[in-house]
Amino acid sequence: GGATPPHALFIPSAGMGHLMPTFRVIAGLSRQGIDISVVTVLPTVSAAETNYFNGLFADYPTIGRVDMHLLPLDASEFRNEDPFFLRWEALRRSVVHLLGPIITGASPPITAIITDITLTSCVIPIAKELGLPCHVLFPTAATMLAVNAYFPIYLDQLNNMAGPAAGVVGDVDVPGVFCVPRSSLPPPLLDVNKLFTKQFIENSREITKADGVLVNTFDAVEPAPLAALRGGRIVPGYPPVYTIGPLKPHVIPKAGEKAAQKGRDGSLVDEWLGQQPARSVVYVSFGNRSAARLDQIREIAAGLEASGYRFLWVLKTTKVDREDDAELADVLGDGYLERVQGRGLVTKGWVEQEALLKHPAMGMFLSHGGWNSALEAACSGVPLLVWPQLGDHRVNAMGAVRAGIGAWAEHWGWDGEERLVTGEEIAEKVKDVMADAALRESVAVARQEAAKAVAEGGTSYRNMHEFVGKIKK
Ligand code: BUP
Repeated sequence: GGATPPHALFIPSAGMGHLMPTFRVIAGLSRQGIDISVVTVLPTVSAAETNYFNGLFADYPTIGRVDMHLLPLDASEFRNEDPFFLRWEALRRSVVHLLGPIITGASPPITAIITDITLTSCVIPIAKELGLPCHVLFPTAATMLAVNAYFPIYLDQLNNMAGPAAGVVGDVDVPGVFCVPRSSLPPPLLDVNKLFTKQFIENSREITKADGVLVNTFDAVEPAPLAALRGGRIVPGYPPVYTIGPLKPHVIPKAGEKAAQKGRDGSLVDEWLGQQPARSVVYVSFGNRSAARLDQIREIAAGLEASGYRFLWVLKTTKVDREDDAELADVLGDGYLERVQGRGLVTKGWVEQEALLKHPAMGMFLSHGGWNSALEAACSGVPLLVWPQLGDHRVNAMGAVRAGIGAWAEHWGWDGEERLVTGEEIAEKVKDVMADAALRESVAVARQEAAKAVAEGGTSYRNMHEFVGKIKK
């Protein structure tokens, strides 16, 4: 140790799938006594994000909040972009101008930087210029990190090709991992002129200069991509990959505030779940930024009803939660809620998913395949049925199947882009997964491995220790 005490600056991104693991790492380091400041942009895209930012600072009062006022982004420059991608772009452009002064103006001085993956190519040059170590937090699967690492190399090869295939993205065979068919790549990657694709490629190129990459996963669940990344088989000299998952929840429950903290239906959900038999409930949620179309929602409703199982469904009708003012009864159609009453509970708004998944009544999770969700299910011994919606979900689904933590509804389309998935299909698959004893057994093994990874001496425990050691230097 030198004379300067450690002070880590976190630069989070947008979307709960990015914020959850970021906040969990922040809380973990704060509990270890490390001084932390967090670059904060309010208002956020969604209400859930604002609530979680405020909750973090309330629960951990020693964490410093550094407000960053976003520079205006002319949205008309971009057509039909996802609101979260637009925020990423706004953050990227703002960081380029505002991060330097934030760092140099900080007291006590910043000694380490941890950035979300989406801002990597903007943050690393600034950190390098100021002589500060910079780690990247990768908020999804190591399998996806392998795809992320390999994609620029793949593109370079593609651009050097002659003939009609030149420049056209096809199947991507990631060395040491698997071949990701074109149809399973994050859809925006297929068009290299997309905003997201440009961000993605710049970040994957720049990440090679990071001092390390933090990933919310554990070695036993994704051994192949981790071995390939660490062995330099994908990118020679790739930075160290610190698997530090499954990350522990960061929210500190407060007595008396239970219901408010859990959203408007929180206590109702708890009470209902408490009355259901062990492993009997199908939990249905497609994450914080996927919304199904009305006709697809009706098929999901029919499928859950026809499955005959009990279910808890967290329903969203818009990408951004603030805009979701639809009434459940209207969305689900006449008489539906009455017909499934007692057996099925449909709720709108935020739930405390990780706590719900730990409930003994949980039988399976029909999920979009966000990696945080996948790990939370695995750690609770709950099998997944992955119905990918967007982004990295298909790659995650491939990873989940390989890890033995879930099944993948491979022929169910991206939301809105393909045919509707019918109620009958949904009912059949739900029944298959609920009856799959082998899957339940392999999820139980993954759950034990997850517990071992974070226990003293486990892989994630040791990696976290090593990372903290670097930060403290
Ligand atoms: Br919705 C919801 N409660 O009601 P993923 C989500 N979460 O606690 P993402 C809740 O948010 P994409 C809710 O437990 C997980 O930690 C959930 O992250 C929590 O996917 C996190 O699962 C969501 O990685 O979608 O970000 O929702 O992958 O499309 O970004």
